[in-house]
Amino acid sequence: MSEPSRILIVDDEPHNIKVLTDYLRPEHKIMAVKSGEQALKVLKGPKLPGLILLDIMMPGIDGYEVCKRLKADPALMHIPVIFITAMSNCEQEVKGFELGAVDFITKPFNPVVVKARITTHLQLKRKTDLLERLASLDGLTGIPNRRSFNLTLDREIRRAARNGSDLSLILMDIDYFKQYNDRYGHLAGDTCLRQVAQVLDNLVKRASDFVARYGGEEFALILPETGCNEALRIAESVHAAVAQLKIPHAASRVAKTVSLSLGVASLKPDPGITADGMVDAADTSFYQAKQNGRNQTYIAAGDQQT
Ligand code: GH3
Ligand code: MG
Ligand code: MG
Repeated sequence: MSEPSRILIVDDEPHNIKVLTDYLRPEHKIMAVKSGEQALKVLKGPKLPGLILLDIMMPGIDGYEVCKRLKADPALMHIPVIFITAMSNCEQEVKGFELGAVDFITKPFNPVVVKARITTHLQLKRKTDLLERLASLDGLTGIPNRRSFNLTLDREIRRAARNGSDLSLILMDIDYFKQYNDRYGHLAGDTCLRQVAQVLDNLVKRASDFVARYGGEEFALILPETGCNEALRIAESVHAAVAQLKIPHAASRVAKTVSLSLGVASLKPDPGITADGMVDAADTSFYQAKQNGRNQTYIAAGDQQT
């Protein structure tokens, strides 16, 4: 059984709140408020509802306005809203859907039907969330994929420019991995990729640090609020942690065990920086690390602090 969902009921009529609450408990946790203002206050708090039943006509901020503000807020826009209202002409209903509601129920309502519709929308939301999660993760290693990497790097570049903070990116690539596959087989190659991903995932400790599988045997670390010295320290801990795995690689020309080459791009806040520019810089560094002999980190001279 899944956790009971938290449902926020917003209605200025206490009788409606009581009838709905009686029907929806105990399967759902109910939070009820009597105005749009109170609803917005609850939505600023830590306990967000999984679904909102929203009356339209209320004194003060009406239901349409609550919905509009909710859908404009990235932290709240994903919460499904069902309008439940005595206003029942087509135009009002259409307006509700245009504002982003998932359903529209007219009063007087039948609580059994309301409950059935809530169940449907909660199931749909769960499936959508699961799909979104799956679409953001790499199937082989379970860490975020290239798609999430792109979204995260864009977001972090904007944040760094806004806050005037440093941002570092490390691109890394397993050395002689083609030879690893040739020697130990593709399945062993897959296991190796999973182990390396796991080590990287364990290494990133701050919530804002982000690790992804960038491509075949390439991984990426996005390190917000991190200058080049700290990025180089993290790069060193990546080399150490991967060496610690002690995965034999007899076909490698640079080490006896699996190793990585790392390229660091560390940029000072600058509104002109783009995600492509940052990836290019890290890519150039990582190519240089390969040129210099592999199993090492390279950072462009311009990025280095003295
Ligand atoms: P370098 O040291 O220059 O990086 O050499 P390399 O052999 O690692 O680089 P190359 O790009 O020639 O080969 C990458 C190899 O990674 C080839 C490809 O078969 C392998 N690879 C990519 N994705 C996967 C995967 O999902 N599983 C396995 N087992 N191998 C993969
Ligand atoms: Mg490669
Ligand atoms: Mg490689």
